[in-house]
Amino acid sequence: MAFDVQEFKKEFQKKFEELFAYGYESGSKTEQYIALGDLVRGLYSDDWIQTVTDYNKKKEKQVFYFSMEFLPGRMLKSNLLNMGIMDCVKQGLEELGLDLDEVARAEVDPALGNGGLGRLASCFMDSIASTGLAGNGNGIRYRYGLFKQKFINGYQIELPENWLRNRNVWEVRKENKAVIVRFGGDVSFTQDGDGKLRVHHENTRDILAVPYDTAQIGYNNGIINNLRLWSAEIPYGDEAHFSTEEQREEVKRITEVLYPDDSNYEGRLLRVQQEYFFSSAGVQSIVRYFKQLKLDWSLFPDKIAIHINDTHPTLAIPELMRILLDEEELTWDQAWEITKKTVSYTNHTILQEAMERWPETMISDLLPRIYQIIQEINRRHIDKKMPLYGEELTQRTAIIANGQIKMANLAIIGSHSVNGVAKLHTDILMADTLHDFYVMYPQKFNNKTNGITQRRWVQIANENLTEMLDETIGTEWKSDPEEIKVLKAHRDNKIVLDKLEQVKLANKKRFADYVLKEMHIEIDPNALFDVQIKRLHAYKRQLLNVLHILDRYLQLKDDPKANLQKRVFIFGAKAAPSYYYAKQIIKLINAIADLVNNDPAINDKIKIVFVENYGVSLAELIIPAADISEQISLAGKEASGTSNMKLMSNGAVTMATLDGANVEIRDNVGDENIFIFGLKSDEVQEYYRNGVYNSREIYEKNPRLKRILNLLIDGSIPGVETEGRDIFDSLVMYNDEYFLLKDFDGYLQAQYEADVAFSDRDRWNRMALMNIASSGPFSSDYTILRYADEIWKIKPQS
Ligand code: GLS
Repeated sequence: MAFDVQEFKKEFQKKFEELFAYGYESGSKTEQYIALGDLVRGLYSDDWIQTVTDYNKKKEKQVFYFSMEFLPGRMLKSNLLNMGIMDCVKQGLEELGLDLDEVARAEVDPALGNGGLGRLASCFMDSIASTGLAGNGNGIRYRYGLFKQKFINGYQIELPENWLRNRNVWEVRKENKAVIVRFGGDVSFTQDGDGKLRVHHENTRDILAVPYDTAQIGYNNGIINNLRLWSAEIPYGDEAHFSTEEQREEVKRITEVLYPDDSNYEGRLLRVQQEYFFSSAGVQSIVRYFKQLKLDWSLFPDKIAIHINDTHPTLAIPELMRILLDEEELTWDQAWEITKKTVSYTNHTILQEAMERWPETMISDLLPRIYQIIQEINRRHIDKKMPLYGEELTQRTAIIANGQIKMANLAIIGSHSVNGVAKLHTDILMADTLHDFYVMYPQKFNNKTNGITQRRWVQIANENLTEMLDETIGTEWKSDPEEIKVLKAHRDNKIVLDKLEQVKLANKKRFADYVLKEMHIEIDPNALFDVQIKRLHAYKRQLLNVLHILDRYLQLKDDPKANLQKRVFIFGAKAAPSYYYAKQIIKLINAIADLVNNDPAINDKIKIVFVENYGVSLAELIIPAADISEQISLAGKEASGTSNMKLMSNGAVTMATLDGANVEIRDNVGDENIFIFGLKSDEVQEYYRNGVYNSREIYEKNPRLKRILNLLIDGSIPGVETEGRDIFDSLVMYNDEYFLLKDFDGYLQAQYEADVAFSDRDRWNRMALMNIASSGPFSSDYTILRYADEIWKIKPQS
């Protein structure tokens, strides 16, 4: 996009004065940000209109990515980068006496997702636009999103996050595209003169779904796709039906907050309302678009792909069936064929507690017509498969069983593609979790290993590294991330290695400044920064990290001169408010941080930093500063992980179990550039099968571990009497569900090796370089091109 610094300055000043009626110099950072955002939005509006016009004209096939969560992060710099006007704007602001970074920080980071699943959706939106694919996002505009986390006396407290308080400059409310979503009511059938059955759905509670559209700007390609988020409102002219405060509140509540579960499922009426609300609104707007094309219905799957991100949008399947059957009057077979060919599904977890199941009565009351359609899908499925696979297997794949509706079963049966998110994960799905379905539909199963966009996670988050890479290997890696492999040629180049060390040090200083300012903790940028940032969950084993910290603590207590690498342990994690054990772990980490950070005997050899309210923007600050990336989940439990890829791209060395995408990271980077430890997935499976694990025995026999665990219950850590006891019991008395004690020795050994490696600066810098140079294949651009080619059957625009 051509733009001139002087022109920009004039436009910015004009925009500011137009909006606020005084000069920008006296404006707040938020006001300056709003003026800049408004101006930028105006700059891309022509391209946005043009992209939509082109898609419509060419009748190109489009994908609609349905996701309950998106975590876009702050959008200002990402938009400037992709539009190619970052430098111009930066310079222009500078000449006006403003700093782009400061202005950008005034943007509130929208927390419309829990963790990896939501952030993946946003990396994908960026990659879909940047690879030139016609794609749209479909989700919910939560008024508050995920809660804001605060620590009070070390405990997690949840507060509402009012992210829309200063308005959202990027969204455009499209009132003319609103649709009605219907809940409840009575369903009846009549027969027409020609014998046709007609469905009547009456006395429904109607909610208006209003879309808010946000541009998804492609990287230097002029393509601008759309992310559509729906908001629930009272239908115009229907106010009489919502005369009480309670009735009005009920409508607002549908799009008020995001359920704070990650890899976990909560069966609540409101959640299923949210799921139907955005699935129905999305499908309705797609059908409206398709009808404009004036094509035969059989061509629907040639023009539309609907992708469901986990089972949350699964009701899109019966909703599409409902519209095709009841409104467009297709036959069941026609409608079913179209639906299956249109929909594809990604599974993101094998954890049983995350599998969505809704009580039958809940669905039949809330969505009576959808319920009938699900029953019919189920009946036909059973009838068809029974003769082929027999009673037992077929019944295990039923959608409805024991008064429950199983959403994963519906998603698999109603779609043409089921994919896992890393090789190991997909293998486990096929061999175990979804094995029955794999037997029935082997051709539906495929793997799509997750990816991340280096545009946000390197170019924006790590400007120092970007500059160094440009100088060393040129700029091709920015448009073709695989090209970063060229850096490998410099693995023994001392000048390059030293430069890399300087980049890391600068990023560590930046984070240290933040920690000092916001948390009043002083950390040494020369220490090893050991980072674990992800949702708090027992299977992710933040506790194993804690046991390692306590081991170091004891070593230093025994011998203050012990030869240990100085480390800063950095945590970022939210726990679901109802996940008691996870919250206890947060309190424990904070208590240990208090103890260790303030113990003069430790002599600053260990510092613990647990940042509050971890999210995309904090990740952008922490990841470039990381030396070690902790990816230590119990093998087989973490479907993929994506922070592992972001950290690797920024030169952190991975400390990992062979879980999720860690396996593929190891394959790419080589054994000498990663620290691997612990049980493998099949060994874990074997323990589950033969049931011989005995954590108490390990505790009794391992004096080093015993001494650490006893710290939890002997009063050594002030303020955690209850938490220490509960956690101790979970590990020692209740047989340590996630095998921490089993993996403990291997973990300590790997950490010891990391200390040794870190003390040899050239060796460590070479490892960091090799990680950066091997990270190209984990670009979400490649992941998305594989989805497009193998699942959606759409091609990049020429
Ligand atoms: C998750 C998995 O737990 C992660 O391993 C995965 O990287 C992510 C994206 O595929 O999906 N599933 C989930 O429910 N939340 C996640 O972050």
